[in-house]
Amino acid sequence: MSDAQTIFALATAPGKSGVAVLRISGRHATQALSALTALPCPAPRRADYVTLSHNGVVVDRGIAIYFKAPHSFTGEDVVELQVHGSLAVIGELLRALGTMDGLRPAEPGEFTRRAYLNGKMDLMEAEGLADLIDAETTRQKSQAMRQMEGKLSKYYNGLRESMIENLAHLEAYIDFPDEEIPESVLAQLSGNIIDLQNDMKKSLADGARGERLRDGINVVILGAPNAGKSSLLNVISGREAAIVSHKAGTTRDLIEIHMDIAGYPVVFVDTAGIRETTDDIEEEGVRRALDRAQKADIKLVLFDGASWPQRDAQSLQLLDENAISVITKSDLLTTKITSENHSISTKTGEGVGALLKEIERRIISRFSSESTPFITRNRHRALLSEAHRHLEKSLRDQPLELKCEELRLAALCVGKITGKIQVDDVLDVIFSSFCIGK
Ligand SMILES: Nc1nc2c(ncn2[C@@H]2O[C@H](COP(=O)(O)OP(=O)(O)O)[C@@H](O)[C@H]2O)c(=O)[nH]1
Ligand SMILES: [Mg+2]
Repeated sequence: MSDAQTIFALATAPGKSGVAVLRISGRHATQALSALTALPCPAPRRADYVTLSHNGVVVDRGIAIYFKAPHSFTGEDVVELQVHGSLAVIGELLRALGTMDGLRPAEPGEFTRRAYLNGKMDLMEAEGLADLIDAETTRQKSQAMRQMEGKLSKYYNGLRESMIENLAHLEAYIDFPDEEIPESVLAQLSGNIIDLQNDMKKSLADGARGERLRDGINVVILGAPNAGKSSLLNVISGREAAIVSHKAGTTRDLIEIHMDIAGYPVVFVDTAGIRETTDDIEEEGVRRALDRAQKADIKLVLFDGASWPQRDAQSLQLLDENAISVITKSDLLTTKITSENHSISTKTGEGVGALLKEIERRIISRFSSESTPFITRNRHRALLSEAHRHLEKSLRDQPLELKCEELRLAALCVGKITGKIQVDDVLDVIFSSFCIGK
């Protein structure tokens, strides 16, 4: 990377703040600092109080720290400037850096991308870092940290090494075509591969806990128009996120709010009331509601308490083991409800706390586990399943070369997960999801 241009960016969040940190990475980083201070670059890893000037005008006074390559975040020479978090100061500094030879503003995630390319971290660890920055709840955070610290990479590296070991054993026989492979060797190899497969199967059958923890657990509120769905969403969120109206068909699109329940990120989704309609837009809303219902981790199926004990047939069809049946408007109830149903009133607040407790109980029983998942993104799941399929094929009765090829492909898939194998096509996707300055 030594020929690459030197990049710079604001590393802290844009806007007014007490202190802002600017980062410069690349071989011109020390020169850039010297140009701003008119002094030689300070010794590495020392905080120096400096005056930063441009064109003879003082821009700010602050702290400069130099991290000498390769002992830096990116593995390149890095300079960090801690300055006053003033829009004017930051603007002037960025402009000054932009005028210097060999320097340009960083793209989103470019610092981390360089860290990856310079072997400072693998791809999973980089993804873990992105997840840590995005983490909003404690459980999201600990999953991200675990990934960032290489605990998941270790698992995948272990899998890949076993595949390569078995491959090497088999390949040894290709080189000596005159020798028959002893049955015992083949049986041993098949046994190893089956063990590997079982291990991978266990990881794949994790109930998508890692992905849910990263992206949020979906709780979808469903029911007929006017059942009280939007009112419930608003009570849960504590604000008027959705429009509440006695006019049926008011909610037409999906409305999401994000909550932290027992450290889990939960997305509550309000939907359009389910009914037959001739209105195009409402019909699309109903289609989206049903589509989202299928992807829900938990469905709250609401029945209008004003018409209890009658319940509408379309909503009844949505009841399954992922659903909680909720009778709304309990303040209007005239007949007692049966115990298998929750009853709530968004007017009086009755039953809402108990409903949230039930949601929490279900989330904990489904998503908490002794074992922490190894898959946190769809990317990992797809590659791990593909590797599993190649192992399956490698077990077939077929020429040795073909067996070896399947094992090689399996190892390649796993290598792509951690980025051991260069995966140029996915780098843009992964790093562009970072913010600028990371
Ligand atoms: N009495 C009573 N009325 C409610 C309650 N919850 C909602 N409503 C009313 O029922 C109507 C429909 O509510 P809304 O939340 O828009 O239902 P949605 O169509 O399912 O989203 C509105 O007029 C609300 O004020 C409740 O707990 N008690
Ligand atoms: Mg509504």
